[in-house]
Amino acid sequence: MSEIRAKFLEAYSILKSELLNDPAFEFTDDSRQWVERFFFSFLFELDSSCHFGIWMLDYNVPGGKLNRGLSVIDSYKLLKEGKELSEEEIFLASSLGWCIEWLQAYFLVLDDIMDNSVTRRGQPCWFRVPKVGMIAVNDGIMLRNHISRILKNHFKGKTYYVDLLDLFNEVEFQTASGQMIDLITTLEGEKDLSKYSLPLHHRIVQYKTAYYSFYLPVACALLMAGEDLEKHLDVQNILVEMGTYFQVQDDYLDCFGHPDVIGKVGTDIEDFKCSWLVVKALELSTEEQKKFLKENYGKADEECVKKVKELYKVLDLEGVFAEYENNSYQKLIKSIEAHPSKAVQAVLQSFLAKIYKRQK
Ligand code: DMA
Ligand code: MG
Ligand code: MG
Ligand code: MG
Repeated sequence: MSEIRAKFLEAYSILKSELLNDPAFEFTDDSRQWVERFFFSFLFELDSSCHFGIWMLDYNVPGGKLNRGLSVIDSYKLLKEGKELSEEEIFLASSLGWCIEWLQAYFLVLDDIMDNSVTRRGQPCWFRVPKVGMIAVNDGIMLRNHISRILKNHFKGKTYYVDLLDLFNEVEFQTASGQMIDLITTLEGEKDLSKYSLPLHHRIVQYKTAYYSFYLPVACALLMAGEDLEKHLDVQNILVEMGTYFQVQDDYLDCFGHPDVIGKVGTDIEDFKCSWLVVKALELSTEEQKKFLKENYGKADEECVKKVKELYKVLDLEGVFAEYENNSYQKLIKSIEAHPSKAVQAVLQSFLAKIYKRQK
């Protein structure tokens, strides 16, 4: 394991234990009893008053690729042009990285309920764990609130504290708005494939994915480095484009990725999602194929899903995606090279390298 990764993971343990000893919340007898009784059966008798927190956090926060979190440290380092970071700087950058992982956990716990998903990161979605069920909704809210606790604990005295809070609020608003348009396109009774288009898809994925996954980590690093975010709108634009490409990959893997590799079972076809694949399929279909798609898309029926996937094969969406991937990469490289700062170029390039041709 790299040294940075080890330090990043160490920071998780520290942040977690701080949250579990938060002076602002004390378990009452009632709530303690409820938590213990309720979770006793599946908690292997962990000896602590905070069963709930330990379990819920470990299940939902650290199990992903950690790309978003780690890239705060990477980016900060690059912005410092390779200067050795102090232990304090590494811990602070790690904490911001973890705030993004917490934000991601919050959105995913709720996204899986809304998308009626089955697995996530190779295990059942949190709301499907016995006895958790809809308590997962409040867990999502808890996860979001943990971010504010972490920021308060470690950044309250910093000159950029207000900007940091504002950044997380803005990005959360953008993401929730993206989730809203993602969800309302699939409303029961209004399932209408003819409204699905590339501009609509672009709007959804820009809001629901690009800001929090790509802009946020770099923006955190920029704030830590004392930069003014208003002066970096060009960086934001490039990152939002990169995030769009990333979500197209996610849409592609939902259908063509292997569940063992991506850690989740795709549900976009059943869910009538405005996925990049269905938008492309509509673009390339004959009238007859469109009719076929209308008959089979958005149905929770294995046979229908199979038929949609067969049509995707006939239309060679794998090839269409490979071409899209190539073009996006070339375009992004060009925009990055046009950026005046070498340090910023390095940040953006390292980001792109992490996701280009990803399989998971
Ligand atoms: C993910 O969209 C967006 C957020 C904000 C979680 P998605 O439902 O396509 O994600 P996944 O495929 O991981 O469920
Ligand atoms: Mg989902
Ligand atoms: Mg979703
Ligand atoms: Mg998806």
